[in-house]
Amino acid sequence: MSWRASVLSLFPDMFPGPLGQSLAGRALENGVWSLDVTNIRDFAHDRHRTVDDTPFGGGAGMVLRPDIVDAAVAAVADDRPVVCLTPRGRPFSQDDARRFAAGPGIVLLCGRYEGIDQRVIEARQMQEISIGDYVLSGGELAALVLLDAIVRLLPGVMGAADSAVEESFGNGLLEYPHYTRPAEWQGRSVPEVLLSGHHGAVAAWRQAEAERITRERRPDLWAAAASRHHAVTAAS
Ligand code: 6GU
Repeated sequence: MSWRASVLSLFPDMFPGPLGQSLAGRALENGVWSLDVTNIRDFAHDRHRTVDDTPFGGGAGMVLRPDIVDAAVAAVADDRPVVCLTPRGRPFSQDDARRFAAGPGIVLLCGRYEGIDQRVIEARQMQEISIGDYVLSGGELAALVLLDAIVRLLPGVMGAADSAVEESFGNGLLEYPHYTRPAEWQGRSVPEVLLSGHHGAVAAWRQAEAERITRERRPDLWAAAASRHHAVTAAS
């Protein structure tokens, strides 16, 4: 049984989109994972295939009806977690990607319009997830982002080399910078230590660069990494 993704969307043609290419695309062809996409509009009951209505309490925009969304979820639901993509959700993380990759698959509900009736989110015990502090016109691109991050972690999708890279983000730091030939380009040379052949010195330089870049660009990640480090050293 391969890892299964079910997507519920009003724009089913957006899938698999970029996931039909590269690493995820090859894994899809090889049967490492499967993707089914359901058009939420197929669950409307009226002649105009209406899926939304005006918000109780007034205000701008339209809200997806709970009965229509519930019927769409019911068509695919099994033992997999149901995730609702929304800018109101908890921020998506590498830990979430690892957790979903370790399970049987995922059901992704893509919101549109102003939102989804909160009762169906509660009734179906959905996890509300966001991919960052900006507003997209719908959950579809966010669903593609989650799937890309998860699928590359499935067994047999990445080579051994990439697995090591994944662990290096697992230490909570940003990655050190990379260089390849030519050793001199437009008057810019590669850091001397990388040409030295001293593996210990290279590893120390990379660790120091990872720490410097994390401190400069992501003080939030740096503080979290530092507090983990203190907890570990205090316990020993
Ligand atoms: Cl999951 N959906 C939408 N519409 N906008 C977002 C988002 C999700 N995450 C960040 N912005």
